[in-house]
Amino acid sequence: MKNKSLGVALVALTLLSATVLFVGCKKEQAATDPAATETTQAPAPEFAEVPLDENGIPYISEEFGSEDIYYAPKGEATLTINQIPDSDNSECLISNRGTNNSGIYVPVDDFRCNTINVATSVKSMNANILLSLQYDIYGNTTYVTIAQCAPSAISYTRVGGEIQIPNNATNISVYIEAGDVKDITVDYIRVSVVGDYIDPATVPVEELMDVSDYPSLSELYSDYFRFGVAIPTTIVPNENEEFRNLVSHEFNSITLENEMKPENILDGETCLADPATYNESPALDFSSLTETLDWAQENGIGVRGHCLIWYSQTPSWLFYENYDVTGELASRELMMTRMENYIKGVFDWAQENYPGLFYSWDVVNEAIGDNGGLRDCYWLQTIGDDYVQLAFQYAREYADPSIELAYNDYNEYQPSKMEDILEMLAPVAEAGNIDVMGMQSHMTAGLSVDSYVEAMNTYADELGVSIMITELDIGAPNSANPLYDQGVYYQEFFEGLIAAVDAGTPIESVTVWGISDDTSWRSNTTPLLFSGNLAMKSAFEGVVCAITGDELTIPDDYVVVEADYSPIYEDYENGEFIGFTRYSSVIEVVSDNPYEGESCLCNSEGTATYDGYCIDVSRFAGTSIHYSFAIRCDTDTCYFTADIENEWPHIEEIDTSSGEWILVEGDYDVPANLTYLQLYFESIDMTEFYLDNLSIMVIEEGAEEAELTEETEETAETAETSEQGT
Ligand code: 9MR
Repeated sequence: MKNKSLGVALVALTLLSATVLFVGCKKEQAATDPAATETTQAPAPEFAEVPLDENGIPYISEEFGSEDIYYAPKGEATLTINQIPDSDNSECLISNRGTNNSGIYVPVDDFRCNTINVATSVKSMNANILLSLQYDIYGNTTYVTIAQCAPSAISYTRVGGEIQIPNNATNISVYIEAGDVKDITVDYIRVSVVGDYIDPATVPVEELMDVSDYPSLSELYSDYFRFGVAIPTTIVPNENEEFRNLVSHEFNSITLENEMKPENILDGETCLADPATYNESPALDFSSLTETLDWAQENGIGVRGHCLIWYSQTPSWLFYENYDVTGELASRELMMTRMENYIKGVFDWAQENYPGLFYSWDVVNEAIGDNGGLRDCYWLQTIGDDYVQLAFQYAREYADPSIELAYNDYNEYQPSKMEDILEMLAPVAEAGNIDVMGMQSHMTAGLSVDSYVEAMNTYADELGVSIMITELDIGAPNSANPLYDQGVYYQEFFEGLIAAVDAGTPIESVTVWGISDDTSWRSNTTPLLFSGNLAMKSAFEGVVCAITGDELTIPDDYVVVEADYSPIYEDYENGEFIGFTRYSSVIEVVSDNPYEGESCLCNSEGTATYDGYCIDVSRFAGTSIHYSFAIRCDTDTCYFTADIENEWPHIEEIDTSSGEWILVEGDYDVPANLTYLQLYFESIDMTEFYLDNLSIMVIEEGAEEAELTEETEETAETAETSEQGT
């Protein structure tokens, strides 16, 4: 139940709101942009001390009704606490949001070193809401998505997830943001510790490593491709020089991870203050970039521009008549003019101030939707289907010929996405306006390197472009030796790239998406080459070994795994299960009409059909298994599906239209030679479903069993580390 002392909170929030309205600082600019420091900052709110639960562990439950306040507006936003009609409860309305990442934050420094569970419930007209974590790593700000949902505007949608806060993090907060600047209403924000609590006071922040003796990737790979890294603008002014040293020592290319995206370059304040003057040619502000670009130039480091035209991190006001989001969307003609002038403005500035520094630019980013076809977005809605072609046409017109123009996307190696990308880019290639396919490559260890190389060759051949791997990060597997196994895969992957270049694949650059695991947007999958204090990981050594031919060091604490064919059986009677949610569904043991006994498992609240209940059976590789289970669902069809290294064959299509329990059983030959296999249950339209009496047992051990089991155990995979959607 929420606290009812609403009066005090309202007074506090009215004060807060009134001040916040005047704050106009942009996300990453506060530290470096002199203009930002001149704006009137809201006074730091008085946060209440985080309460402890009965075991002395910090626990925040912000319900917006108490005088103890654990939240504050993030960026430009107004927070108003309203009582929910006919209820004792209250909710927080976030309005006047200046940018997509403006919203509300809750400081969580008391939870450093711990895995936390963060849960909230939101209503909004925004197409998606993100629950994110922000922290500094030795002065470098990092943003990590914890969970996201497609909310309803009229009823609350719950969104939550778990995240590990790095030991070396400081200034830690969780916050709510959205894909657009529309209002968000929040019912509550809760933060709790998962597992045993580690008192942050007992874990000091580590010393940064001296990186000067590390082997240099850009030198080692100089005959093959440029070696790049994505960085924030905070590393140049940072008092810790180790980050700068590492970047200039290891890499000869940088991409600014966020700061060259439209929302950071478009000058909203100027455009909105004088829409008539800037109606056709939006005002631009590059002041937050110069320090980093000057440094890159002084150090002979090339830059990839990222990115010009994107559905995300582009303010919605850009798409409206008079930049007024309460009015009409702008016409096709006006948006074509704004697009052309934006692209021209960015290239003119780059060429005037940094001639020769940029060697490539992502002209269009992520135009294909997760369900195929062109992604619905403001560019599509205002200009129409040819917006991608127009963007490349303008880019070709205004970019210096030395800047190679790229299309950039994720899941780009998956066959169906490839088809869509190739179809979309065919006319662009025909017109001679594209030079590069940007393969983001947010991957998981286990993806077939051969099919990845095949994808690169297909793009190169069909579009006549070269390849840049633009955002590489490879999540560590959930195995007995995750970091070593990740190193093995990094080595395999780079050996594949080297062989591909030798065979003629035109790979021009490879960029890793971040410096260290702690600064990665996917930090909980530890996907990068260096750990938080910049120590070399097996992943780094794997990349080095791929080119030197050396053997990866087996760590002292390497765990040898015995073959394990013990059967799986779950009747949920004791409340336990070994499986886990794929992405964001909620799994719980319930007593709602079980098949047998008192309990069964319920999977609900998925936001995509593949948000299901998942069991890792990697240890059964190369065997035949027998499965049986009872399933019940109020929709027509459920699937029992295999997730095998980025293929998702349905093992069973189950007719659940009766709404009654259906008993399913069968045999399945688990492929050998795979690095991971998960079996999962899903309903065709995200309707909640129930499972009971689930059994999986090996009926015939494979010939290659001993060798493969060991290999497979080492590289078993989790759904967590999978890339964005399937
Ligand atoms: O790594 C970036 C992260 O810090 C930002 O919060 C996020 C916001 O959208 O963007 C991340 O970078 C994305 C890149 O610009 C485009 N491809 C996907 C990347 C990961 O989300």
